[in-house]
Amino acid sequence: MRYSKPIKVQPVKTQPFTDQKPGTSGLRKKVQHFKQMDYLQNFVQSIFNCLPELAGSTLIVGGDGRYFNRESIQIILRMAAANRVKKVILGQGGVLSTPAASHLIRKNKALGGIILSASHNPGGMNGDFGIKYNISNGGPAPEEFTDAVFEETKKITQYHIAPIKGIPLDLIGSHTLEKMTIEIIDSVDDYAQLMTELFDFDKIKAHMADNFEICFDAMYAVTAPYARRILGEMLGATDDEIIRGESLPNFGGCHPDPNLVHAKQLVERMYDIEETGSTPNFGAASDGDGDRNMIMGDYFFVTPSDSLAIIAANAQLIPAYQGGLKGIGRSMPTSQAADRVAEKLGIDCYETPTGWKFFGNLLDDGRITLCGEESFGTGSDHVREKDGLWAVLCWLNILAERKQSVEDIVRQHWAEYGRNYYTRHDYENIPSEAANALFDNLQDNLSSLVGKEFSGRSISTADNFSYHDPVDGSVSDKQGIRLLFNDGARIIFRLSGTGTQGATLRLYFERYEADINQHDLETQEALYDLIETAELVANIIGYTEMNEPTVIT
Ligand code: VG1
Ligand code: CO
Repeated sequence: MRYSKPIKVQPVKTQPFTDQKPGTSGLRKKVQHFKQMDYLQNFVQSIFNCLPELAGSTLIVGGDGRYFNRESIQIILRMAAANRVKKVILGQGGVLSTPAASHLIRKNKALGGIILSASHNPGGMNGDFGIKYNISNGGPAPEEFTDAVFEETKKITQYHIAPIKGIPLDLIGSHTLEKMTIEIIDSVDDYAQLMTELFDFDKIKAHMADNFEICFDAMYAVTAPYARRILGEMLGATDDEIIRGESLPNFGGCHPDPNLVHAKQLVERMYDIEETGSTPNFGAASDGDGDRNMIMGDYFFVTPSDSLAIIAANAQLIPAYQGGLKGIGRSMPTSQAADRVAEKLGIDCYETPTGWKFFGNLLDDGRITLCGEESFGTGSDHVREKDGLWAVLCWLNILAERKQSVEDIVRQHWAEYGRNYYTRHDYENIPSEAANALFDNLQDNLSSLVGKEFSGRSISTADNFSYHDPVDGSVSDKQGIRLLFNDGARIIFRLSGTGTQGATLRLYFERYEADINQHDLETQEALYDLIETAELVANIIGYTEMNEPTVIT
């Protein structure tokens, strides 16, 4: 189908915006901010300006289906055509989960992809929107690229856009826009196929049919169609076993962040709050764009850091990883549970800054097979993004093989490796000045903290984490303040790079407990003295004027 004759396109004049610096995962702002005239266009053109091979290339485009997704995609398609992209592969309706987009980039050997998502941030007219560029390995663009895009946004004077309206985003098939081909594909097919290549679907299906109930919470977000196809049609989960299983542009007015606070329905089901007398054997949730996961058992929550360690320790039960793991990667604030597994397996464990982009080089270079973050993100070398449903399938595959409860598997893991008690406290939406003052003060005091004793443990290192990428030699400074104690305990302070309002302070607490008789403590209690220490050294209540965190995970 052809929509128009090719016309010579005049560039549109524009003025730079000063606030288009990408954060931890792309550019995220309020929808209304993105809707300002030329705001999205400037950023997209700046990406295109940083891609010398753009003309004649293939790009993957898709988003998590949130409010403003479709309008943005229309703009991006018209700009891609005017910037002489040869082909765009688009998920039907403009929808692709982040891991599915990563897979499509790799499978089609595309130059890269544009993913529209603000991930776990709320959606809707007054919610958040986001955009990021992924490179040809399927992963988020490294800092060097995002820095270059930011520089472009500061000096942009014009952008190119084809003067055509209304590409039918829902019509599967090939369309032509100017000289560009748009191939609209089913959003789920390729991803579902990849999953069948990694896991033992027959075994999982048989296990799920054998008195084993699951509850998957799609949070009204992008995983809904993926879960319905993979967990439902392919593995036999009933409609009741998938809750909030449709995609809505405003995520039903909820916060699509899979944690104990925001996945409330799931948590209530797993803890049988309504006293039905039965709980599912396995529970899971994914976020707005499908890259996060939360794993639960009946009356049991699996800490994401533990989940990474347990998947690594049981990887030989999963067909894709039977050959062994090359290494494991974890972000710096993630607990050190995975390090113990790596040690036992005799493989390397890498510590990277927060954000999936830092795993790309390690995966590409064959140094790691699995990687994860404490923020409900786990993944492997099958794509270059974290992958929510993949993590769910890892657990289902392990459960199908071990035929034990989630809790038993976790407890046995602790018995063997010891338990890393872990929690994260978030102070959301605090004034940026207060957050910066807290950090400046802490930074100034770092050297004086070394050797100081708190609750029977002393600080052996106090620094701001700096990452030296072992593959390309690049250095990323100021990735979080670390207080490392002589007994292996840690307190980490970071400022979020994904929020759109004020600042979010994240505090991460961890301590190791080898004694099996001490594995039943309540997490906050187990970490209480570290939480107190953080208050003592950083005066959190004073700076934030908040008595407690807004979210504890
Ligand atoms: C947060 C998490 C980080 C994650 C990032 C993107 O970043 O802490 O681990 O990689 O979100 O996840 P920050 O800078 O706010 O702490 V997603 O699922 O929102 O793309
Ligand atoms: Co996400």
